[in-house]
Amino acid sequence: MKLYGYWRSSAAYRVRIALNLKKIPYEYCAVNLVKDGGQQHSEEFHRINVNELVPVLVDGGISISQSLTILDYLDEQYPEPMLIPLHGEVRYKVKELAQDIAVDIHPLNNLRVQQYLINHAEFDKQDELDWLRHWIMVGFSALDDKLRHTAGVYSVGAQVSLVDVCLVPQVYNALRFDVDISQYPTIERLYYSLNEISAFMLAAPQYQPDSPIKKPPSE
Ligand SMILES: N[C@@H](CCC(=O)N[C@@H](CS)C(=O)NCC(=O)O)C(=O)O
Repeated sequence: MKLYGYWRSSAAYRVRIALNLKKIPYEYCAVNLVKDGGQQHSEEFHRINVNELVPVLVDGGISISQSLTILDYLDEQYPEPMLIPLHGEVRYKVKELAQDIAVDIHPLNNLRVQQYLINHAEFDKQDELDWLRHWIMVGFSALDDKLRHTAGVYSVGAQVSLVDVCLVPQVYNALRFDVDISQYPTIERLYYSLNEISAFMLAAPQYQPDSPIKKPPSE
């Protein structure tokens, strides 16, 4: 199995967490999103994903983009641990909260949006940072309210789920843009406790082979 990703891509980070939780070995193919205008726009990568976005998972003859679809595929093929409960209200709560993050919050922070704001919308670096923080904070404010009702040890009850897999990378992004996450006490608690789990910790950007921050997990 091959995963095309980038160390700091939060959508690829979701997939890395799931692969680790499910103990699936994979080959990591780094796509540098910033070097030379972005390798995602190269002819070679365009053939792999015409959307020119990571992640892409290739498993035998199947190639899938869209992290939520990849996670769905992994759950069907490698059900242990199951990240999307199969039945009941909890199934829809897990999908709802994961989409709050992956569909509503994350796309507004994406690199190509940031590049558009700077190159075409006359944003300066401060305007850009204000934009990134604003949309994360709008999303986190509602998400923290919801998690207060659903969270146990994990985001939804006592089972690790798709929500945890989406939450940790989004909080990583928030911290990168200096959002004060202490305003969101349930999100903050979950982020630090989930990062104690090796599957989450080892998926972190700084431990990926293409990370310029060479820091072994033991440090
Ligand atoms: N909805 C997609 C989003 C993928 C996405 O936005 N990937 C980002 C990295 S997190 C990317 O490749 N950005 C490159 C760019 O903006 O040019 C998914 O969940 O997989």
